[in-house]
Amino acid sequence: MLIKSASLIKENEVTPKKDYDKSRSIISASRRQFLAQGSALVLATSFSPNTLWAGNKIEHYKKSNSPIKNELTPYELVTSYNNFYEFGTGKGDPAAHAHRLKTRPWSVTVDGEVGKPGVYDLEDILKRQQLEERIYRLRCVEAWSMVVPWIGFSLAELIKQMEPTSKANYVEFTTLYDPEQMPGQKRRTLKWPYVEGLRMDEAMHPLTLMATGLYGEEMPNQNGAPLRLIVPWKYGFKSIKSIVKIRLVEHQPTTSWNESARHEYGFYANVNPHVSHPRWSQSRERVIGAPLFTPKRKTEMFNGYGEQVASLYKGMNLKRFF
Ligand SMILES: Nc1nc2c(c(=O)[nH]1)N[C@H]1C(S)=C(S)[C@@H](COP(=O)(O)O)O[C@H]1N2
Ligand SMILES: [Mo]
Repeated sequence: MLIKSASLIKENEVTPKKDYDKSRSIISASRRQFLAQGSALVLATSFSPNTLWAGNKIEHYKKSNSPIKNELTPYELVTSYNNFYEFGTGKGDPAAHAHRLKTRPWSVTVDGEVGKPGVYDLEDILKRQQLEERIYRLRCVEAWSMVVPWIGFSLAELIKQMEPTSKANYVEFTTLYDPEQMPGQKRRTLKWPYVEGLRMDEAMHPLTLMATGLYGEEMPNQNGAPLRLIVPWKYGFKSIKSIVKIRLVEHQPTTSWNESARHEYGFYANVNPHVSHPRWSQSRERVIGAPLFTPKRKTEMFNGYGEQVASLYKGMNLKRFF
């Protein structure tokens, strides 16, 4: 599957003309669609036009209509400062070790409360999806953030194709379990495989993305190839990587971080500057890649996406359901 956008393809990369045109049309058609949805996706964020650390790749994205385009984190940092405990707990471990992961062929099991259960080849899933590029801020619970141009498709579309039953209230996601490819799984840092979950309305929200790439390229392994979740108003740990199973379920599923430290990581994990982590404040975040001495950024409610998602939590006590 070619997902490179035209202007990022270097001259020395030989791409058959047919595939090249196909990839171009995927990106441009999806970008048009994304622009058409404009108002629904206008992101409520303030930003500093600080492009001091912008590299070459960032130039391309200045054309995007996202209000956070000027805050893009350089590709080199997005792909070298990672959390992916299956490859170790150090930020550099995923980039050093994730090349061991074989991401093709890749199958995704769909089951639970669905009309169309089965084991699907990822290529077959992708053929039916409209790929889009979306610039989202990823806010980690460790109080840092980065801004990434992701490529992916709406989880809502995939769920509709699965034909949810009336009992499908939640979605459960599971990462690959294979300690030979993922040596971090030989240690009990978490209970493996990594699992995550969303309430159905969160999963169906148009901002929720199944990502297959970033910066116009296929997803680097360290970022969760070949398929990972992105929920921009939630802490980064919700964005489970290297997904092999999607299950629709009636009851709220278990999630890895909640299971490992219940009082520290809730099921909802909505970015909330007013609810501290028991060991540190969530009111500010370190911007990865910002020049030395740049002050920390004020964390925004729902990571700046409140206009789009606050209604999902109307009437809920967000201190209790953190
Ligand atoms: N399977 C799996 N998914 C995971 C993690 C992990 O350890 N294993 N870490 C999470 C955390 S804590 C964060 S902040 C993001 C980091 O994504 P990035 O490395 O692409 O920035 O991935 C999330 N997804
Ligand atoms: Mo995180």
